[in-house]
Amino acid sequence: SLPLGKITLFSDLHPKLYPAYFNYGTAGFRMPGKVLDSVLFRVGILAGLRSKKMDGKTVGIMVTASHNPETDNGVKMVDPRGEMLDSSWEVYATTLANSSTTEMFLSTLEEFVEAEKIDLSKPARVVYARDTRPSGPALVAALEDGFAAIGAEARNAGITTTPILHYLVKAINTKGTEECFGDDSEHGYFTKLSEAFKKLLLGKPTPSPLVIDCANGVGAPIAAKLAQYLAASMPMLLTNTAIDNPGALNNLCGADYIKTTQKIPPSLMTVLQPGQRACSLDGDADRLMYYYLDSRGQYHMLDGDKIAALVASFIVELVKAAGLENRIKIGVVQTAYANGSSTKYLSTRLPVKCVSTGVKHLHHAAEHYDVGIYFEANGHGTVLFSQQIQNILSGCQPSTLAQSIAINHLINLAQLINQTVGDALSDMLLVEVVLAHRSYGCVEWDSLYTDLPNRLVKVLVEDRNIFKTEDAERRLVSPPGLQEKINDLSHKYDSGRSFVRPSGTEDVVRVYAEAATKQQADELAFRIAGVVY
Ligand code: NG1
Ligand code: ZN
Repeated sequence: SLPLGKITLFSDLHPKLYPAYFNYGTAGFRMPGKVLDSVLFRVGILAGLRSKKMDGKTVGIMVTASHNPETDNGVKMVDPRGEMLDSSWEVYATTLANSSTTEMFLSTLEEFVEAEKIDLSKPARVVYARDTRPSGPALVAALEDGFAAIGAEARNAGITTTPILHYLVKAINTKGTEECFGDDSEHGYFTKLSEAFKKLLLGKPTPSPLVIDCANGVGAPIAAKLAQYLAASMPMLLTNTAIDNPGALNNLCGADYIKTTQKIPPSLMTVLQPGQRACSLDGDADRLMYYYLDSRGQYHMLDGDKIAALVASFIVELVKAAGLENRIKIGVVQTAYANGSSTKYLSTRLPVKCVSTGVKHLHHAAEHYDVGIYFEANGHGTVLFSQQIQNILSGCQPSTLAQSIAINHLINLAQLINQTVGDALSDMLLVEVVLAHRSYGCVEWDSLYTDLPNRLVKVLVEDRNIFKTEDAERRLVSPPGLQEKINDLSHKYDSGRSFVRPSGTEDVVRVYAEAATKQQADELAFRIAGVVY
């Protein structure tokens, strides 16, 4: 049975002091850091139970609020395969976080153990990490009290990125098996990536220096370590590395700043040379955006859609060169936020599927292909190679040298890419590999297709729950009549497309619009916002 006495003792140290409603959403729990103490403690217990339920396999816990302001924080659980927490448990997490007293928490916990038939005699194993936020250490201490209360065997991975934590979870759980993901350490991660990168770049010219905006977050120390493993094979210029500077995290820099403002970080204005490649990570280094200044000093953004286009066309060609196009089913997964031009570009090369917003939907849809590529426009994405395809690749008997080279590239790509989750640093190396193979600079990459001008606006509404969508969030079914108004407005604009959906992470409704010109896209977005409000 549950160690009720011990849990009570610890729980009283972490009372729920705030009336706030906690919700385990697409990004886990995410709130101002100061209200999260009780939540972290309870997540510690829940993670232990999740491990018991999964027969003692290791569960991951990441303490981060990603691209959100420095004063926010959050916590997210990672399932033993290195993927997001199973949805049914998100509901339990929410219920447990909202129990107002220790007594209520305990009784909810008991009901839950009963309902899930959790065998409490099983071991509980967890691995956890945090980003560089100032509220991190206290929240980790609360989490550790949760582990102690449930008696979990806990491994502290320290200050690291979200994708490295996912890597560790999968590496720990596949240790000593046929599907061994790599050595279960940061060293193992860097070795796996850097070796694959060097093999893929063999015989290619060394890339010119890449400017990396680390968002003043955990990406800074991690990218610095990666640079040591890559040495001269990948020259990197790290900027925005001030992790101890109060208020600096994600402030006027980082991947989300790039995407939402469509501007260069002010700190890079004097650093970036025309034609030079630059990229931005977010606060936990799972999102990546590229950009550059053209010869006239004009700023251009290369977002997740452009990364998908670059990577997908490269992989399609490798599979053809390997003579495997009839054995490997490749596909791309996007959301409604993907630029219409990217969808058009990709659709002529491979199947493209649109799913609802949220990494979970993208990841699951990508798993239906042998090689599934997904990127959100905001720069979060990865490529999944099914185990079966990895076996086929390693057992292949190529009949020509060209086939053998292509197969080796595919094998090395599967090592280079962090298949558990979007990983800014792994994706950055992937982009660099494709650019080197194509002999592309930013300009050539950018010219794969021209983005349709677009505009995203937030609308504060009384109750966002009345907004219900279908067809991968591209159509509103409620409130009644609203979709017809949106259609009528969109039809008035050249290449007009727009949709409205409730945010899963903020208390707002989002309006997205694209059209042939920037002015039209802005106008369409604001006219639709007007009918939504
Ligand atoms: P919401 O708030 O549901 O739009 C945002 C992003 C998603 C995803 C999640 C999780 C946009 C428009 N939405 O979701 O792509 O990244 O946060 O972090 O960028
Ligand atoms: Zn992030």
